[in-house]
Amino acid sequence: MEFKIETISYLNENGEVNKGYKKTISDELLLKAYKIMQQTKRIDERMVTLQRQSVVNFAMPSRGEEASTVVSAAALKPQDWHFYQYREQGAIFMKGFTIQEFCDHMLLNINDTSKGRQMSNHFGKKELNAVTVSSTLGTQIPQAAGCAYAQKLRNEDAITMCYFAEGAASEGDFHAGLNMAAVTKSPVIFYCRNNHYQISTSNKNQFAGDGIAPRGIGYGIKTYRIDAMDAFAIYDTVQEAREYCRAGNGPVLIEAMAYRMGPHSTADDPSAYRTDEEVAKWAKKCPIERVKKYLIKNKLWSEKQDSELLEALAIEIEKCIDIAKKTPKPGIDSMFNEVYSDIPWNLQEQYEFLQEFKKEESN
Ligand SMILES: Cc1ncc(C[n+]2csc(CCOP(=O)(O)OP(=O)(O)O)c2C)c(N)n1
Ligand SMILES: [Mg+2]
Repeated sequence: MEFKIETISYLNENGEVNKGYKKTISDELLLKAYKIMQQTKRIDERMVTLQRQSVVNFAMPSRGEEASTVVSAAALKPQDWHFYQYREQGAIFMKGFTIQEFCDHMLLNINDTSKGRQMSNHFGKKELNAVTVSSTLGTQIPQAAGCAYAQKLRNEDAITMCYFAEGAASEGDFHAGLNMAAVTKSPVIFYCRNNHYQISTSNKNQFAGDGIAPRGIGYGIKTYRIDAMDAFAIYDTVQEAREYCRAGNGPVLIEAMAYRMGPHSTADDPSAYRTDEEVAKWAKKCPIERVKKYLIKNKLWSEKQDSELLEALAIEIEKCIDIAKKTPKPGIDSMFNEVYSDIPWNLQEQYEFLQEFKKEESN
């Protein structure tokens, strides 16, 4: 039996919308999201360079997925919870994480919200309901289902947004999380960023069916597939999904189709497994360019304003990087405290060993 789910799309590569389409995102919010997409792109570029200079230990750029992350977050409310995979810096920026906070995190200094205990690119902030990234793929999916179930039991005016990507959907946690949320009718959006690659593996070697969306239907979950290089398709769908969840109808699965334009991480060279022609084909679909063209065509923005924005962003980001570089790194103590009320003997031993080692080094 052939089974295929269609892709929702409203805004084309020339910045024009389908006939009869009326956008629902306000001009003001669209402009804000556009600026944050440009900010995300610039920061990603800078973090890759800083990794090459040994200032940052690791970075995971999100080129190609800026609309997918930023605009999906723009359709949510501040009280909503976010769970991330790792490539969602755009979403946490939209939620209110500042450029300085991001730089402090990437450089793992004492102002890092995770106190330097995570790898770089594993951001999060308690006060924003933005849960810290875990490296282990898929762990956030059942956690998000549990968070949404708690929101339902407490009748909170909040939902849970669970970001993950198509590779993580091969983990058992994906199935456990979706099934639990479906059965408990919990208010969670499972937002699957399908960017066509799982490091060097491509979709054709990851799954045999029609992507991830049909799995939602299998679990009895309302499901959409969207063009995630189209800001309007993302915004309208996530907003509709939020209302559906909040009204007590249960979870939603959104498969957001985009493309990972850059490397998986700073430890990857994509030219080893894909062609320049393939990348060039996707580059024409750039999600940021589409919004820019729409804004200019509709006289909401100009080339002059655009150059001014890019210049201002570059200055602001360099300023934040500079501050982050000058901020000290956390001390050795921070590796051992705030986890156990009574430190176990084996950790105590390691702590003492490290202190001795440090003394010897400074002699
Ligand atoms: C359980 C587990 N297995 C393997 C890895 C190594 N790993 C990290 S990212 C990744 C690929 C994930 O691909 P996808 O979910 O599509 O996310 P994307 O990087 O494309 O955003 C793998 C295999 C891991 N972190 N955790
Ligand atoms: Mg992927």
